[in-house]
Amino acid sequence: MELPLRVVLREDGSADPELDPGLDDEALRILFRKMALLRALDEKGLNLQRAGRIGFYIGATGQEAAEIGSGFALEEGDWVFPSYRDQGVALLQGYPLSELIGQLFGNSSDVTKGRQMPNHWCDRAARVVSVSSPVATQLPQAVGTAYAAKLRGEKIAVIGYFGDGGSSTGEFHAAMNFAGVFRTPNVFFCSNNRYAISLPVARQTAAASIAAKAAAYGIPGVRVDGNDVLAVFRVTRDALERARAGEGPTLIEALTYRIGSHSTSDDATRYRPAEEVEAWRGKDPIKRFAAHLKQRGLLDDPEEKAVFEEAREEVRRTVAVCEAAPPVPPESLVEDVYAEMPWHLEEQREWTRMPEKR
Ligand SMILES: Cc1ncc(C[n+]2csc(CCOP(=O)(O)OP(=O)(O)O)c2C)c(N)n1
Repeated sequence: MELPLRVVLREDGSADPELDPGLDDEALRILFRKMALLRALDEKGLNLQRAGRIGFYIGATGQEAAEIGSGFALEEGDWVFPSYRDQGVALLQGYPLSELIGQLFGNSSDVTKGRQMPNHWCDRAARVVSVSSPVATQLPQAVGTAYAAKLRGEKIAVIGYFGDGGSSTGEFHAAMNFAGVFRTPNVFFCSNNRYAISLPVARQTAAASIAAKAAAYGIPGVRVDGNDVLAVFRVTRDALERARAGEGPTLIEALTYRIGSHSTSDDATRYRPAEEVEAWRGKDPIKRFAAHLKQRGLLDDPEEKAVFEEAREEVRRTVAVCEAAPPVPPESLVEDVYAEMPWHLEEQREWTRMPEKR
């Protein structure tokens, strides 16, 4: 069973009028600026790691349309259960760039005080739940949150992000099954970037698509061109609206490609042919959207360049501030565990203040 692929942006840069979500000019400009910011963050993140200034980074280059298109569809009150590659969604939820970058340094500019590995962000105010490293564990958590919202009569939606690899886990099954039976207000957003580290998607599943799996749970499955920011926005907005209206969950599969390595600890040249990567570079979601904006008279070449320069400058400025922050004090190790500190942690806190004990 093959589901149709939803596409808005055509090869020539025009938009299919039937599916065009009808965003106004300002919204289109915001989408473009956020995609450029995400690309600039990736360039810097990679360079910082290579220069030994941060320990680790996971990029989303090539996946900007899936990230920004879906994140832009979220509304006040919605919750996000992200994977480690969803910094773009976090930014759109209002997660400040300074917190994202501070978290990479893990010093006192990091609101999570260096206690998570880099790229494992969270921010209660932005309703972005802490990234869990074990693949797809965020999905049952997203379902639990959505079920709670349903029981309380809150008209919100909860979106859970994961990759093609995540669709092979028990957590995916448990989440989809529970969500289907209890009609929870969830959107399951799978960024199918064709690889789970080195494992290609053809070795991941024998199903016709990941979206096709939705049928087994009695929920709608949608396949969307993940390099088409307007199509991603459209299908995510529709799915979130269904969820908020009490009509139940949706599984979205966004077909995209991971241009970079899995993370800075990986070398994708060892398992991917260069021609494949080059072919996908030619399908760059940012260039595709830029062509559309140019056709609509909302962007020209100098402005495009300026948007990227501004994005790089914003990232550079924020890195300078975050990197200059002092380390987290050693006594922080034992803080925030109990409302009242027990004696043994009190004792350990004292030790952190004695250089000879360190
Ligand atoms: C339960 C579990 N098994 C293995 C890993 C190691 N691991 C980290 S990321 C990853 C690949 C996940 O691929 P996918 O879900 O497609 O997401 P992508 O990284 O492509 O965005 C694996 C196997 C893990 N973190 N958790």
